[in-house]
Amino acid sequence: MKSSSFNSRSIMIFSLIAIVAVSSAFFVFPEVIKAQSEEKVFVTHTGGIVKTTGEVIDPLYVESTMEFDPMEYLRDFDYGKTSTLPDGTTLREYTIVAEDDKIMEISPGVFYNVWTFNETVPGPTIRATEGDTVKINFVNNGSKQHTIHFHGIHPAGMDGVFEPVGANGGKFTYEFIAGPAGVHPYHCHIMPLEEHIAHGLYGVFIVDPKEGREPADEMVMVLNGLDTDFDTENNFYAANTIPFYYQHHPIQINTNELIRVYVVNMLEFDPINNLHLHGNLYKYYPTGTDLVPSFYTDMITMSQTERGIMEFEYQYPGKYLFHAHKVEFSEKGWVGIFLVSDKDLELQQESSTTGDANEYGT
Ligand SMILES: [Cu+2]
Repeated sequence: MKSSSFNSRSIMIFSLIAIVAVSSAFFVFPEVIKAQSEEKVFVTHTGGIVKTTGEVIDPLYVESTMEFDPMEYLRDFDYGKTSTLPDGTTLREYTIVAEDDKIMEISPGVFYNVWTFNETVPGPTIRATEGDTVKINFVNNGSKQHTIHFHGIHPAGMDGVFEPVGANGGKFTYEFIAGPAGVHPYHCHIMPLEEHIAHGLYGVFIVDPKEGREPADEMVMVLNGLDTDFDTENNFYAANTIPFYYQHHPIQINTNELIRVYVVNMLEFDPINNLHLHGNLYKYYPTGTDLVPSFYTDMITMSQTERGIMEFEYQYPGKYLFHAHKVEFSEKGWVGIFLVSDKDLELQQESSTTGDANEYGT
């Protein structure tokens, strides 16, 4: 007993000495410690050394920052420039420009060096129908090599892995037949991959089935995160880049209307992400490749680049949360609200108001 209490007392004393020593070091050698915290080199989860050019830049020195509107992005689909090929099939042409020098205010007062496809994170949502020829004119206006690697079926030379596209104006044309039907990510595939993805070089590629899908209010949600201090841990989490955006700007939908959400998990550094919907359940089609849903649930878990299609209708009007059920993620920004309106009720109210007005002869 005596010896054990002696041991715990000595551990306490040694701990105190250690704390005092470390704290004094901060005052005695502040420059050394400061230099260490400013180091822009980090070791990735796989043991690779990453030298990041990303910086949290003092807003005073930022002349202009990139604008991004998550509400506009949500329902914005790029069907490309279409034409008909001699065999009667459709050709869709797109231009995607990569840059890596943009600064974006991702949260009030937090500025981050985003790497972009067509000046946004995520890049444009490319959309085609199964069997269409997709032609992507890629221009790399960045300061380092970049590519576009599409998930899906295509020839090896179109995979965007072994064909690095040079900095400052390098060009490459990706051409392939769209397929299979579903929702797929695209992203840069230059090493260190973690860095190129975490900075924002990704987007969504939707391939519609030839027979189409039932009409719906369609939207895209890319689940992502931002590591603003380069320690390979995310400081912010979001659906469509801006933390808490859809909580402060709820997504307006209607009762008894089919909602279809194309969800893609592009979160770096964390092995999983998830999505929980309140007051409802959704049909879930993993990767969107099957026309029959695999689940009817209110919660899905996804690893990186896992994706799928959610379909649901709200029966009752009101405000409903959707968020990561991993509480750390939702508390750091991955949370939003669906504001469900009863269109029929509103129409009834409008007509009764008009009726009242007429009664009074106005
Ligand atoms: Cu890249």
